[in-house]
Amino acid sequence: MDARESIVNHDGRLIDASSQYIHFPSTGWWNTMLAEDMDDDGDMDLVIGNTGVNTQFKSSVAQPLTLYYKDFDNNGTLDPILCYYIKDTAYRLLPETTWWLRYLRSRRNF
Ligand SMILES: [Ca+2]
Ligand SMILES: [Ca+2]
Repeated sequence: MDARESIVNHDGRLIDASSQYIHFPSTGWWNTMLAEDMDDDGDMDLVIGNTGVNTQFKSSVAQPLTLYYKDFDNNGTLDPILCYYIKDTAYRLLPETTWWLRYLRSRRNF
């Protein structure tokens, strides 16, 4: 996931302020941001966090983390499937097996 865009509300209009705020390699699994004037100089300071490297998920261009999503069981909500690599094999991580089991059961009935 990239944090290549920083959109700012400027007098009610959303503008792309990416070049103003992002001056670093921005690839990562960005998941949190705090905007606050921490040094009391009148401008907003951003603290941005990502998942980092202390996780079971490793990715690269050749072996990316991939998220597939669809309403597989037709219950009106999206069912995400995250796929990741261990060595050269892709595996899927099922966030909850319940919907997957419901889906398999529904397929078996056809
Ligand atoms: Ca500041
Ligand atoms: Ca669903």
